[in-house]
Amino acid sequence: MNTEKNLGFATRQIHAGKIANAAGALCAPIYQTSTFAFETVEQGGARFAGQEEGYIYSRLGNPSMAQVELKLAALENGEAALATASGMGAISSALWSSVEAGDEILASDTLYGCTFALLNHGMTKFGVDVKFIDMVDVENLKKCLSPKTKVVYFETPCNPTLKVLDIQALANAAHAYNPEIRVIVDNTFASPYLQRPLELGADVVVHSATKYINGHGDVIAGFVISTKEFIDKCRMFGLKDMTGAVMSPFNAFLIARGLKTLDIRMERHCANAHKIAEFLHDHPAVAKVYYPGLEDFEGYEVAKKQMKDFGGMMSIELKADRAATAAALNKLQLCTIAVSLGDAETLVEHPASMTHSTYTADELKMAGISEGLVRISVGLEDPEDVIADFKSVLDTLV
Ligand code: LCS
Repeated sequence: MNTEKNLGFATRQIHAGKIANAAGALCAPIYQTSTFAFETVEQGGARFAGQEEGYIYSRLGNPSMAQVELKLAALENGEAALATASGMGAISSALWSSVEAGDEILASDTLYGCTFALLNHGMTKFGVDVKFIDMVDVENLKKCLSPKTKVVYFETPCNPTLKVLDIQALANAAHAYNPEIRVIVDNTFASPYLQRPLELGADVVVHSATKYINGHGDVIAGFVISTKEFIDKCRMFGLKDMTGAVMSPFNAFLIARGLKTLDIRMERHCANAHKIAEFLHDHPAVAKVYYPGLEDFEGYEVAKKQMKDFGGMMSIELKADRAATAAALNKLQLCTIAVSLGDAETLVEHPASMTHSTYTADELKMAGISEGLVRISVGLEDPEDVIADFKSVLDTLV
């Protein structure tokens, strides 16, 4: 079962990608193997030559990864997907499959810190030009497109400022200029339950599956979802030869398990985040709440148009200075000070010194990431308990 479009999202997250197994196990076995036996030398040769279907070696494919690849393709409404060892493995495999020296990437000015580093410090070393631009205004993208542009790359909502970008408008603008431009969207913050960029005109979706897709804080993993043609290229070049960032069969099993509840988890993350955002918005110690679900947030209208709900991520700025903010957050009892996101536990982190420490002070400014910004990944706890935890520390600041 793959992309049967008439099945609902919940049905697909549970049933898509089922691969028959000899014992009839309900949950697919973990194919913990590095290699696969050929019946004959000729068969091995035919598989390498692409003349016969079948597994060869787990860097090129494995049934455990195949089942979650089929699931992600079905959930993002893409033709095919590639499982990778991390979100960075997905992003780097997709980018190395898209550009060569002399090409140009137009990237959003606000990205996860290591994506920013890969683009700014990595790709540029190999002769790829990268320009970071504000894509809130589509005209800005239009002005920057050039014959050298091969990729338009962005996250929405962005990590960590939750800036919302109009996927359809940006994809249309890029493709109107040149249909060959590959529009790559990092859909990590939304998950395919809340937002499906391919349906809005993007060419490629990448994910850190470490986050909502797995959902339980116990895996590092990623996915690329696109056409079969591009996924084949990512698999047989980007992943096989360039990054080697192969997902492990055990992590594929955990992801298949986590995915069964993606919709239910996302609904609770969103409901909890909404309550917490409203509480923070009204608290006198808070200067600003960055949450797409608040009507006074600048990305609200676009988020409402392209997302099913507003997600579980938010950031805040307190009126206190950085030291007083840190001292207050250190007193949180229930919420955990940690990077990563999309877990059952509410996680609180400081982007300028943690997830976005790859940015210089000027680059942080360009991305609108202030020194005092605090990011919150709202978990699945009772929201009243999370609010009480924040209240107890924020009240000390007023
Ligand atoms: N894309 C986004 C939007 C991310 O937030 C992350 C990781 C990645 C890609 C990379 O995925 P990974 O290789 O870690 O699976 N974001 C993190 C964060 O905000 N805190 O810790 C990691």
